[in-house]
Amino acid sequence: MKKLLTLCIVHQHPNVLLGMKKRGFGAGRWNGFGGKVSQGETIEEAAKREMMEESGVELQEMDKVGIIEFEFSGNPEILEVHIFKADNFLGEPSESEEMKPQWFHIDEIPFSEMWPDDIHWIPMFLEGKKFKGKFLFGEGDSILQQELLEVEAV
Ligand code: 8OG
Repeated sequence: MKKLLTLCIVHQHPNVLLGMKKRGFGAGRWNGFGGKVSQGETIEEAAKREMMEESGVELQEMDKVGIIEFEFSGNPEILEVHIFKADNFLGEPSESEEMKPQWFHIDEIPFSEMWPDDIHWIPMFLEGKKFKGKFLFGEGDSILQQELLEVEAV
């Protein structure tokens, strides 16, 4: 059973736009913006919709830079997260019910308050690489297995 999700990080060098997730899955962590792809929409449409719902900004151009599958031990569901990078948007980031946006300098990304896999792939993201990966989580925040490869195209 696979679920498709999106995740978008705006990178305006030397800063990235993250949001503090206020509720639901991943609450209390900083992350990019995104969520589940709905029936009848493309992954790109979902990425733009979620960005608007959660941060109030409109994405125009973006690049798909990665796909990572997440599994949680004992749970048959696979989360397939499509990761996008944007360098521009329309509007001003504003707090929503789900996310509180904040810019971070790339040297001050708060990895200790993020999903534990992020420290592995965000450096590739920042270097402009494309990647595919898989992470299996165990109890707590432990990573039981991981695979992460740079690819030519996603
Ligand atoms: O709709 P919902 O807010 O539950 O979507 C979850 C969001 O979290 C979605 O943008 C995908 C993203 N996400 C995961 N797992 C991980 C992860 O391990 N790291 C990061 N950075 N984001 C993740 O679902």
